[in-house]
Amino acid sequence: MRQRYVVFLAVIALLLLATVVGAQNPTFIRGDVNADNVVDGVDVTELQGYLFGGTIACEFAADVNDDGIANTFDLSYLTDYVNSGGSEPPAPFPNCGEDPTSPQAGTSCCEPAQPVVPENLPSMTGYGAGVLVLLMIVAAVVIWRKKQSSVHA
Ligand SMILES: [Ca+2]
Ligand SMILES: [Ca+2]
Repeated sequence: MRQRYVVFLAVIALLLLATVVGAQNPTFIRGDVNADNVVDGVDVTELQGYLFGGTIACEFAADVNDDGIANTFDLSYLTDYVNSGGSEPPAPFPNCGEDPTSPQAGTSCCEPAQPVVPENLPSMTGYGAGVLVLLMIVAAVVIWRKKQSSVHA
């Protein structure tokens, strides 16, 4: 009974870890609707086309004023910023990043700048998570085998 409890806890821990590692909010630059990492007049033109039924490379970026919907107010905001020195769009801007106010699911439009890691050191994001999962599996198996041997002894 207790070994089932341990295995159950190990499975739950693995699922939680997989959720934390796997759940990432998409990254983008607000206003950069063509996803070329620059917010300029081309984005104004692309956003205008999008609002009239066209397509854009990055739909997250179209909500320029960060009110949760892409509409003509966003076009006005972006036009003012690009052409008249108006207010900058809210974060993520001007660098690539996640939406701090209303995270969503979807595909990222840009890659945030990564800290420089020396080539001979592994990145902890990939290796660290993998090693942690492996250690948890080994621990669960060791505990389970120990319980099995004590039951049969
Ligand atoms: Ca752009
Ligand atoms: Ca908006």
